[in-house]
Amino acid sequence: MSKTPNTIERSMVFAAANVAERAAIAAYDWIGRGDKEAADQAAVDAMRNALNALPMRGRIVIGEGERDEAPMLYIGEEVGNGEGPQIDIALDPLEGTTPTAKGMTNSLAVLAMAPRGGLLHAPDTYMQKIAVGPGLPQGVVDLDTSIEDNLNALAKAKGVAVRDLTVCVLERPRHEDVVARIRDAGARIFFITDGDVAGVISTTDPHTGIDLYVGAGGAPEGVLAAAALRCVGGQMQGRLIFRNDDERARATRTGITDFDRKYDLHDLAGGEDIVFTATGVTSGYLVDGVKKKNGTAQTHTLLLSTMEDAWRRMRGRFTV
Ligand code: VTB
Repeated sequence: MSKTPNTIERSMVFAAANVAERAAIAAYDWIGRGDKEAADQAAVDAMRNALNALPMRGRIVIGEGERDEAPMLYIGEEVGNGEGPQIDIALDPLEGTTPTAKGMTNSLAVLAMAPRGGLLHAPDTYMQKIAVGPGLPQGVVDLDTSIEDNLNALAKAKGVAVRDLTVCVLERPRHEDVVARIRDAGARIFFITDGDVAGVISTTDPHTGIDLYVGAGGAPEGVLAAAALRCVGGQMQGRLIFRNDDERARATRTGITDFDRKYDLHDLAGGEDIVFTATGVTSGYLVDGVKKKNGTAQTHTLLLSTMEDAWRRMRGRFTV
């Protein structure tokens, strides 16, 4: 029996970037046109075509939804040309359909890859998340600690006052309580309207000025963000949130038995090798968006992998 490869070839790192670039270019045509379904569909089609050209036996573990609700890039769909390593893929062809349709910032085409079994099969539910960047004591913040204590511990570890900390939070009514408590504690809040993959990653990039990410967002997005943090360092914890029996059934179908489990970074993205790539559709604080002019499309991509100790930002120019 052949040994299952548990590594990803270097060439696959750049191939992954190309997949996200193609999706972003396709979504560009729908920026600001008020049709988020069409924008998503364009990105899905382009991402699927690019994936199917790759030399791998790929399997979608985080995708557009379950088979009966997503005709393409559904969870469990096999992608790739059917030859080569067995790779699990988490993707969001358009993370931020609303900002794309509204011509707002921070929408991305996102993809992560790991050898088979290296990414959590997260159900399409919410996940409570907390994340900080690299270089901090392990366990400095914790999902089960109060926000006040987390802010104090983080400030101490960074050698600053709580009022010097900035927390990124998805702007939603469900976060009113935590927002009030962060404000009472004296820290700043950097609200995002969508896109918590970028929100979590922003804690790892000193240029953003963001120290902490907290709040509930999509569980699939949690796995994608964890894949990025595995590459650049940082800490993250997540816990699934279930609002009804349908969501619990979704979790059961993905193989989850412990509904209260607190996942750490390696539980979310445990693969020995991980690749994470995000191409900007509209410009944001992580990457610039697509620019299309005179038959060329320019892209800006963040490309990370556990095999390299670097943030790679790439500009692409494509004839379209
Ligand atoms: C987040 C964010 C996404 O959904 O996960 C959020 O990353 C959570 O869902 O960009 P709600 O919008 O229901 O709060 C998005 O905003 C859209 O998928």
